[in-house]
Amino acid sequence: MRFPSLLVTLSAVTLAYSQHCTQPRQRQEWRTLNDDQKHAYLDAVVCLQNLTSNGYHDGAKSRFDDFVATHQALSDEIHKTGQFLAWHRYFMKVWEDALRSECGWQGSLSYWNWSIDVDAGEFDKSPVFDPDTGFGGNGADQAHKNAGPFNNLTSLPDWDPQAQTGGGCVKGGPFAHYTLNIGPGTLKREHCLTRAFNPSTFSGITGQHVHDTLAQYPFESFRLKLEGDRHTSGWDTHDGGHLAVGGEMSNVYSSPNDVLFYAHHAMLDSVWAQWQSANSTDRMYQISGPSSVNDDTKQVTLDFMLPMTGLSDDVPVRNVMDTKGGFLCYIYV
Ligand SMILES: [Cu+2]
Repeated sequence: MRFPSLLVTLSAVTLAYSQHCTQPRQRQEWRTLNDDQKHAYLDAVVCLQNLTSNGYHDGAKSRFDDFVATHQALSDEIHKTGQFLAWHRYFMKVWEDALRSECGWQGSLSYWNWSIDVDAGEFDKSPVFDPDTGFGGNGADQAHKNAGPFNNLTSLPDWDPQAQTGGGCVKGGPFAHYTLNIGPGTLKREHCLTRAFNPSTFSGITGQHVHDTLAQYPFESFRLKLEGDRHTSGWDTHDGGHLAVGGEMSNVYSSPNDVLFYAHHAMLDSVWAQWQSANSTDRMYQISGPSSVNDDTKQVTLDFMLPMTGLSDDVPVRNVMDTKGGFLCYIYV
């Protein structure tokens, strides 16, 4: 009777697991939301911009600033390292939770699949840039484009500053008149949200590029294709999205000042979730890469603690590996 008892054990395990995440929240692509859902999200972000900072970071005035300040403070650890995907996945959970618990939002974070816009040759016309049902469009045209640096990638041969448009303050949308307090870059001073669209990085965010990224194996190759590290070159998916929008988004420290940051990172997270679910048994808990930019010897493991500088508790990487694991409870649709 060994076989039936094994079955009982297995189903007990499955039951315990599913109790933690029975109804995963659905994260949709931005353009599939209806106008009410879009406005509900944008209104919740404006709400967060009007709530007072938790006081953890100097210079942060609003709850919105708290998120930018955390990203700014940790930037040198959480990019081009093994923490990158796990850290940003957790950061977005904290963001989503804050919007829900502090601003009464009922929705789930959505993602921006920029490859749809780039492949259609209509990046500028993406629904995410709509002034009413989106995040506003390009920055006002000005001679100085105010772009980058995003890890010095703007020095790559195919980076073409002449192709860049905009550069000034974003004119339309719900965030045009909000004064940012953290950034630009490592600074902390009052400024407006800027954008400077640049087609020269579109090659990093095409459908073909996503396809090629998903084909990488093991996790180490996947993360290098998606984000790269200090030893790689060329446009990767992560930088491609940041630099295509430009302005504040192209700054590795202060990019969460542009709310599109979360939609872009949710897209990257969905690509990771897709990569994992292509063979969950093998891939769900694969993690690798150095824990800091300047030291390749210390590798990120499942026990590595993701820092959140007062925004929320630090948690082990293990907690965020499965989007339906219980600590997290969402799927991409
Ligand atoms: Cu980041």
